[in-house]
Amino acid sequence: MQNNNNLYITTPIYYVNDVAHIGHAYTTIIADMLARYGRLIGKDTYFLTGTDEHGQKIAHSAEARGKTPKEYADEVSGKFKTLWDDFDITYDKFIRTTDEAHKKGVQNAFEKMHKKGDIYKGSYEGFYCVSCETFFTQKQLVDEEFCPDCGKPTSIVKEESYFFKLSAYEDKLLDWYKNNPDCILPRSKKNEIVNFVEGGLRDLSISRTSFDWGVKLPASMNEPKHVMYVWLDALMNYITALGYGDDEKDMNQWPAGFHLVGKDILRFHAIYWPAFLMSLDLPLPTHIAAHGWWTRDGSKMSKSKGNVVDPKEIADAYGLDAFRYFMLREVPFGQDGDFSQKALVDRINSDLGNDLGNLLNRIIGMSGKYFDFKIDSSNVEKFHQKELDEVNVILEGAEKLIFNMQINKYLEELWKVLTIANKAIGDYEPWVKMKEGKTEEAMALVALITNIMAKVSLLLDSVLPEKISKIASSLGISINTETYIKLIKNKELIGNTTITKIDPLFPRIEEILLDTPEVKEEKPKEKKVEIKKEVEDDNLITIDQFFETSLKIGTIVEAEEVPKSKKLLKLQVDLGEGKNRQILAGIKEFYSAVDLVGTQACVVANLKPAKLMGMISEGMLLASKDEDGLCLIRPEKPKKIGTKIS
Ligand code: ME8
Repeated sequence: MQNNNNLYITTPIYYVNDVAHIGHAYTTIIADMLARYGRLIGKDTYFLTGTDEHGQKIAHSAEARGKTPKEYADEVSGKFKTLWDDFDITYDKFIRTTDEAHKKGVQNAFEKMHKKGDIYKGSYEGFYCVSCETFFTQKQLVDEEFCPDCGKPTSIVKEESYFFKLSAYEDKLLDWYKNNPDCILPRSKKNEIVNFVEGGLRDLSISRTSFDWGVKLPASMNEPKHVMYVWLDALMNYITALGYGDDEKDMNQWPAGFHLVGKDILRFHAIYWPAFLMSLDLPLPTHIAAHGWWTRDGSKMSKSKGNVVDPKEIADAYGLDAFRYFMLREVPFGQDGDFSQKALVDRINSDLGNDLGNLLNRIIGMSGKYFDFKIDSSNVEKFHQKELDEVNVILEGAEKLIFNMQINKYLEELWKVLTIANKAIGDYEPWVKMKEGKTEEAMALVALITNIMAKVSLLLDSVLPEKISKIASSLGISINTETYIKLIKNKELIGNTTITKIDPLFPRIEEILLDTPEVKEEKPKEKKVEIKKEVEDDNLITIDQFFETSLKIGTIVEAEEVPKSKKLLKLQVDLGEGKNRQILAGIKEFYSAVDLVGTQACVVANLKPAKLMGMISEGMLLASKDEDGLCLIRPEKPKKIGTKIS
């Protein structure tokens, strides 16, 4: 039986073909934060993570290392688990897709969907990207060969296959999106999914015969050559972890409250997964929340570039809590972020050291100096009702932000509360009050800031668990549901308490030299843009959203054909930046390289660099294409290089 007080939170199950980097840590930390918060507020919380161990990609990686897939999966899965344990990630279950119970559950699900008439046998002919474990049509490929998602070459697949009738679920999916405005978060991402589904869904190939590292089809199908498509196998983990198709004792946790995923895998979660669940007659998840992408030096992290940020190294160097805080605070959920140590150090010294740590030091200092560490809250309301009201209003609104996945905003709100406390000390000058003999007023002020610190600590515990447990013991409070109800829900005060002196929690730090080389040039500060208020009509954008795209006039100074490519020209474009940009443009059929040199074009200048045919492309030219062909969009008269287009 489903229980309304449930909160079931999942991370993706990570592929075991690589070690964890900060991107994986990011998703897991968000999920851990939600789970800790859920437990604090009294939700019956279940938190799942794990590893995805089947498929061609894993089989290839294992082979390259001279190991069996299972040996290799054991090794890498173990590393993920150890990392999460080192990070004190409070998962309730770590699932592996090689677990027997999982395999049994997936087979049962397959059988059920087959019996329902949603699975049929056919043959598949198309393109497959092993790296993304995704099927594509030729039209979807870049230059008829490369994966549109990761840019790697695809391979042609032609084999007998079972299909899932995804097309039959088109209307039901569209209804679901329409009737559940927050089923995909942030809402802006939902549009992409709706457009995709409205464009028509093709049935999904869900079995493979050309390799065998996967879950076998159920014995009743009598198809020993087929293994399941890895995404069918993987998505099912969210229910097999609860015992689906086996010992269903935890199925009362279903449906998931939050499936946390990166934007790279939103389609699988927002289209395939709900369709599978509909086929299984199971309720659909409440939210599928897709976050943005972490890059390093503006480009994708990869071992070959040597720019992978190791989360353990960062946490060891700067502290786990500081790392958690940085990841959650720095980038609005759903937006991309570029990792920089400088930004991390700034956050530690400013937000954590100055605003939070220093406030505790002041509580310790003033309570010790004036009141022998004793705090009495009985006159706080008499002298500081205004500050208390302000604090309570902010804290009351904060919870909603968490469950809307506006976590950075949530933290901003808590920091507003810390500012109220820090400001009150300057405004009321307790040291003057003490000199004037107004002890009662001085005590009320110190008690006010102690109470504010206690309230904020409760709400920050899910983000900074280690440091908050120290603050809580210094303040003499317990972080638990009972205190949460008392101080946050019922807006009460802590009463009397005794402060214990502790060492500064966030001493000032400098950047630490890590193994992963740091970006040397001064980079623009990471986006600190507030999440834009959703407009009523999801298809309209605000002027601010338009200006997130930087459009500039550029002059094409060099152009050459890309060998072996039917479509690409390699251009060097001057945007007045001192260094030309290399842009790969799919315009070869319409322009000759020599004609382009010296002409101007409109360039999208803040596009994330992408790799096409092994070459970096650092921008995009605006063009328009109809049945008469393609033409570049250019300024009517020559304009100064680098001129902004608005
Ligand atoms: O996709 N920035 O596994 P995966 C932000 N097995 N997040 C990142 C990231 C980055 N640079 N890199 C990875 C799979 N992630 C499947 C999932 S679920 C049923 C199956 C995070 O190991 C992010 O959450 O490739 C992304 O969605 C996930 O890792 C992909 O992990």
